[in-house]
Amino acid sequence: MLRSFHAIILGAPGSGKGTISSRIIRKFDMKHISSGDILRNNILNKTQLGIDAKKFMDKGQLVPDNVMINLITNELNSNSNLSWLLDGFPRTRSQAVELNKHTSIDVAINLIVPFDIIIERIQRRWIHAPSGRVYNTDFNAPKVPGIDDVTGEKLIQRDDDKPEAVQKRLEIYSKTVEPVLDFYKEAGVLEEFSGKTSDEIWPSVFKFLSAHISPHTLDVKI
Ligand code: G5P
Ligand code: MG
Repeated sequence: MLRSFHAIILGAPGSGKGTISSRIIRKFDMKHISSGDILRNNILNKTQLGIDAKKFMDKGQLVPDNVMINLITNELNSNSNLSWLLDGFPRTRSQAVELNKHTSIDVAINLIVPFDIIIERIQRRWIHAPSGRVYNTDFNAPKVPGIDDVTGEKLIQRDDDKPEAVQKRLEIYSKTVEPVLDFYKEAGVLEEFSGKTSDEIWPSVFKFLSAHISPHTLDVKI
């Protein structure tokens, strides 16, 4: 059967959603749609949406649901015939309900990583803002410090990676995550992956996805 495959990737801030997503799209024909990357591109391009969202993001708070729902449903509409991997959305039950009205979800991948490990690793994160490429000075360092491997452009640290904002993001995550997980558990599509490192988690994610979608085709086995 040939049809598009729709996955979402859930997990705490810094749990490795971006890292695991980049491995998934290297192996499977899926488009990575990251709500945080879209917001950061709006900030970079100084759009009104970016200016408004930055006020919430810098404090580690969630951007209001109505803004996020419009943003992501528009993005999905422009990729309606593709297989995609949605990273960072939904983050609240109402976002999950709206997404469900819009499209079907084949799997919700949930990454479970201890918070003390997250706090440690996030301080060493550097990103290439235009593409969303993620580095870490310990784990996957760029070839030249401070420089993106692909474009040669400068890497930056995220404003919301300052310790106070990280603390707030983890706090908000803990308060909002359960209803979202319950939503996908009830739908029978929740798959959880635990580990202390992305290298430990990745083989199980790959094995799971390989059983449902053939690498580099749209041959969906679900
Ligand atoms: P984002 O951009 O969605 P978060 O907070 O959900 O941000 P984040 O911080 O992007 O998630 P991640 O993608 O889960 O984290 O993690 P990552 O970047 O892959 O890995 C973190 C670091 O650890 C990197 O440096 C990576 O290299 C390193 N790393 C990975 N694995 C390992 C390992 O095994 N070992 C080591 N040592 N290092 C490793 O959202 C940002 C903001 O946008 C708004 C909110 O304000 C949010 O706070 N937003 C929304 N608001 C409302 N609703 C939504 N749906 C929203 N979406 C975004
Ligand atoms: Mg991310």
